[in-house]
Amino acid sequence: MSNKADSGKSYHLQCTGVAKETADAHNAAKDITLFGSCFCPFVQRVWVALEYLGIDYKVRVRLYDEVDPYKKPADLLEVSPKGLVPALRLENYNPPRAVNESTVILEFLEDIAASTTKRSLLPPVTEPYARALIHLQADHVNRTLVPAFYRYIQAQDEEKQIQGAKDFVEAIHGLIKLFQRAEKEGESTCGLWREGGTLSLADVVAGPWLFRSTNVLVHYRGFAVPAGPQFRAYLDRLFNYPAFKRTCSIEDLYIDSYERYAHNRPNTSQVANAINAGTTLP
Ligand SMILES: N[C@@H](CCC(=O)N[C@@H](CS)C(=O)NCC(=O)O)C(=O)O
Repeated sequence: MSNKADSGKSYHLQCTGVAKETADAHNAAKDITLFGSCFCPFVQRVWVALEYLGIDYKVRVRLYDEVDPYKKPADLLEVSPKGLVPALRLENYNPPRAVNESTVILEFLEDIAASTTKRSLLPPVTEPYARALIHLQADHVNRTLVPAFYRYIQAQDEEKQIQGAKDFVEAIHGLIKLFQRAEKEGESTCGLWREGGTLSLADVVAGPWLFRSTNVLVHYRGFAVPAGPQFRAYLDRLFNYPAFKRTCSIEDLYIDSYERYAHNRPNTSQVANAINAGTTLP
């Protein structure tokens, strides 16, 4: 258990490291603009998918164009009714149209890729069962693993932190079980759990929180990342997968940006408020 004093750090406003290089290479106007914040895991999902699917885009995560979802600028509210990132603005319509909500954006991008780049985060439609197995994994991540991450990082007293760690580890084990089931039942090479596999929708929806568990949770909660060799090899493949790696900033950006969650500062975010209120995430 590791509890650091609150040093009052705020979230970063510009990506760093490899993510910055990727952002600089996607600075020119395109049909799709990703409204983003550098620390946001929901944004990272969409960014990874854009990279993997090979769809042209412009991303706004640099100091001069980053979207601060806590300040809710007017152009963000136009594309995302709750003022949450990520959102896509579709510039080839007049007036521009928009899509928000990370999981919906991922489906939208899959559909675009199906008729353009022909890349996919899912097995082919001719393999409905293999696709369902990936959807089951992603569903588990959305309903169990993501809320467990926030409950753990926001827990302040020791008892709650111990419970938070247990629940988060259990959520990881639940995901591993679903990966093993797909490995046993399916022929599909979609998914990084299998050595030699390709990036799947489940890898994309889970990756940003798994990544933050290895830096943010380790730093603030002394989290012991499950040590099984298969899981470690999976994390290694995921974090080093080019489309994922290209969206990662240097780790201190995440550690600084999550200090407000680790101390459960009042009004940290809509997600944090929902966790505190025990309601569903926005
Ligand atoms: N359900 C949304 C959640 C997005 C979300 O909560 N984004 C955070 C940043 S990580 C945000 O925009 N927060 C602004 C706020 O809390 O007002 C999605 O999947 O896109």
